Amino acid sequence: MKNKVSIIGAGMTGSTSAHWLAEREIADLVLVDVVEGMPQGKALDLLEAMPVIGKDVMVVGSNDYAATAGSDIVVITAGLPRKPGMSRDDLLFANAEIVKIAAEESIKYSPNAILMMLTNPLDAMAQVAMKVTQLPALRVVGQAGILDSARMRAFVALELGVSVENIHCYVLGGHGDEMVPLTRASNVAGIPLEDTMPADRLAAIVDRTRKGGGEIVSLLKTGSAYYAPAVAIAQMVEAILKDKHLIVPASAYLQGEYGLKGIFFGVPVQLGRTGVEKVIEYSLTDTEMAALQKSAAGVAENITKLNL
Ligand code: TXD
Repeated sequence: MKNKVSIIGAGMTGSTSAHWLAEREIADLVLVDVVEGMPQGKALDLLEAMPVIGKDVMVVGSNDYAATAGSDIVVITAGLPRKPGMSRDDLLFANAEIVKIAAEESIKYSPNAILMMLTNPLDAMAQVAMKVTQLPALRVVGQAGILDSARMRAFVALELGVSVENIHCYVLGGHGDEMVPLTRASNVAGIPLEDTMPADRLAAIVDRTRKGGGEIVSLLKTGSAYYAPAVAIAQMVEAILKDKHLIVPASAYLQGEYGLKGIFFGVPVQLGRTGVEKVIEYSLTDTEMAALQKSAAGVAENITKLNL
């Protein structure tokens, strides 16, 4: 039987996630949005691309959650994106309302689905979704860390002139400007990242990584990044559907790991068919731990504002 993945919110990240997923031919796809005709139009366009790339993927668009019934994974991208000058946290209340409905309706039709969150502010929205659906923690996961780490990898590749495939970077923490690029755990073909370039160049890369989302928002002016966030979603969906036990940085519900309890936060997780199989704990230095705590305080503030 074929896998089914539904994407709620058929805007830039939603439709681009469908695109990357269709190319992988790992699931039939459903796009849902509140805008009439738009998910139907995008789904039909994508379906009509399948003969050219030789992939047998069914793509359906709808304004009705009934179309999502029986999904293995529901990806939630519904919500407002940032405008120039806005922080991710400025989206908090409006997006919490949207995510609440999206999560409830999705689980009503797919009670066994894994929820994958993308809507910002990411960590808080994952918590909203878990709360309203009462799903176990392992079935709710948020995408941010693959994207933030990919940005850092891209910047290191540009700096060193080395293939992106050789570069391994790990960005942890909340998906905000206080995220924590773990330079000590990052490497270039096994060589510690810190040994590959002068400290000031590395500091500049860390800073650009932290502000990577804002850099794109200020260039685009009418929305936020979508190619890289969407391909990160595709990687996570594939890891789950193929039961790969893939370790990636992602937003997971912490229950004491890293000294944090009761919040979604960006940490290395192992993804498999049941969802978040485990949270991996690095042993961190005091400085790294302090940076994580600072980032966690920002996430906790949003949780308090939402009364979660
Ligand atoms: O790494 C990450 N986590 C992120 C998060 C990376 C990129 C984008 N990130 C956030 O995802 C962004 O800040 C937004 O909160 C969401 C969606 O971003 P996107 O760029 O896809 O925004 P769009 O293009 O505006 O698409 C959002 C769609 C749009 O078509 C709306 O009509 C739809 O969401 N929408 C809804 N769909 C279903 N149900 C409801 N209630 C609804 N409300 C809006």
